Amino acid sequence: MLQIFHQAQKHSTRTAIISNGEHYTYQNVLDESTDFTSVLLGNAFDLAEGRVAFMVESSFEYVKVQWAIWKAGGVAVPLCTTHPLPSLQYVIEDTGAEIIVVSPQFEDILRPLAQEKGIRFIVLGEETKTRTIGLLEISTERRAMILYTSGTTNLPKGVVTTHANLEAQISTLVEAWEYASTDAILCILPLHHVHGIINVISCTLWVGGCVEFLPEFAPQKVFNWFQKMAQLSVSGIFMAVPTIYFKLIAHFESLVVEEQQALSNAMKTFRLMVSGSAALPVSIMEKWQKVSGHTLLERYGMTEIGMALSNPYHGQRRAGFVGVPLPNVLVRLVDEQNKQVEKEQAGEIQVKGPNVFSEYWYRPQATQESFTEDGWFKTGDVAIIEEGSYKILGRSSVDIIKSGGYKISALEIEEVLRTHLAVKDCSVVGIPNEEWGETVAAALITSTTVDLTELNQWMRERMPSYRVPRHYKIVEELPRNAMGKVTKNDLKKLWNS
Ligand code: MLC
Ligand code: AMP
Repeated sequence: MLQIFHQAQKHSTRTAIISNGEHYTYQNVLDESTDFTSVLLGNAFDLAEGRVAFMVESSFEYVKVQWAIWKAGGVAVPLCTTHPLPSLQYVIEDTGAEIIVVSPQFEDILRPLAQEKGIRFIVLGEETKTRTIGLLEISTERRAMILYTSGTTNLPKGVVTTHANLEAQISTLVEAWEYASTDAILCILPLHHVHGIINVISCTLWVGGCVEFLPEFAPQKVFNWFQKMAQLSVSGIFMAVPTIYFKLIAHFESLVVEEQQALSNAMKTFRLMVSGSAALPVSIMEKWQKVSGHTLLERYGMTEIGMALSNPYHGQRRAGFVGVPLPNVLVRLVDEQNKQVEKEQAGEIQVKGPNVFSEYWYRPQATQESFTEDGWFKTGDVAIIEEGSYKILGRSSVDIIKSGGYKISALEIEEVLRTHLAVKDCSVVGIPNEEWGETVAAALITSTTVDLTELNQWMRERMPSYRVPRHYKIVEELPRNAMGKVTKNDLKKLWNS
């Protein structure tokens, strides 16, 4: 049996999940996921790494389906619940999903596609348990999950992790941040990325803690939850991206002093508050310290590796730094020849360890190119070590943008823009933004007059809203170097001026 289920059995009577006002014990999650395993299996004995794409809101049902896929020997492919159809279709087709599972509210979006492609389609609530099954023995070397991440290729790539990878990603954090069965955590992050899936849900469920779901982020609801935890004297933990802390601070500042005081007192009772997925501005860290009494623990991670670097749980957390390697994670900084850099020199972060993913789905060349000959994963992030702690300086590729904690490929947006009839050429960059980290900006050379509002709507129908440019400029030509390549750093100045 996979370790996560062994762990759950140890805490069978404890509350694992609070979702839509209902409480579920670990035994409930184990039993209901086993029932759903039999639905997934039908007459089969083992899904044998068949991909199961599932579009299920952040809830008990999400965990039930995820665990059932693993129990049935399948590969979990979580779909973003807010992506437009073309993005969903891309993931379903790229993974070659054999089954699609949806909550009823998403049925209309995906049923036509499933019918057209002949993919088995299961709507939650309509399924019937077919038979009683015994649990399969699943090797930890088997593929467990595929998450899509943007990179320096124009289309997102599927990052494949095995059960052994996931167990390593979970156990390093459990050890470093001392997750405990007495912990309660609020899940507000999307569940198609590692931050929400591993750090929030899986680590907490690994130790017998309680995950409460808030299907979408709303500052007042988060603050209400903080107060509820304080009233119940629960050991609260909270994890989010910097943009969420920015939005919480903005909301906090709009409250009257008495409310602020009550909230601050509640937050002080928390055990831990963490920030990650994008650089935490020192200004947000300092403001949050005033609001909550917490020095945020900043850590660094990536879809391909889970978490790699972390400020200490005990000890001083330094603003602007991401700390040191987590247990069992090897990290080095190298120059362009993959040679370790001298002390206090900047270099690319490379990572090795059981936490590192196994492959990009069906992209052997991209997989090979992302590792050195001696097996280090090349992150593309540049850092320096100062007084023993890593500081992220940026990324080696200007084409990767981080906005609201989401990784975005400038090239992917350019490809889509170029398919618009009026766009002759274009170039996309990320420009600094206090709230979002970066926002997407597009310079366009157009052949006819373009209504930018219409163009924006056209983009929204084709890609997730966070990838749609927030700023446009129509230009006569794009700045280029002697080789004819667009000089994106010059382009960024268009919006700075
Ligand atoms: C949304 N909006 C944006 C935007 N995203 N504007 C600028 N830039 C962006 N990136 C706009 C919308 O168009 C809308 O405006 C308004 O903001 C509200 O949209 P929303 O989608 O409802 O936003 P909200 O719910 O407030 O979402 C913000 C957020 C979300 C921060 C909660 O972006 C989020 O959950 N981010 C987390 C992503 C994450 O989990 N990343 C981890 C990846 S793993 P209008 O005008 O249309 O109404 C990883 C590894 C690691 O990175 O280390 O963890
Ligand atoms: P993703 O591919 O969505 O998993 O995003 C991973 C990327 O997020 C990393 O390669 C970094 O560029 C960025 N990232 C994650 N955590 C941090 C952090 N604490 N500071 C700066 N960048 C971060």
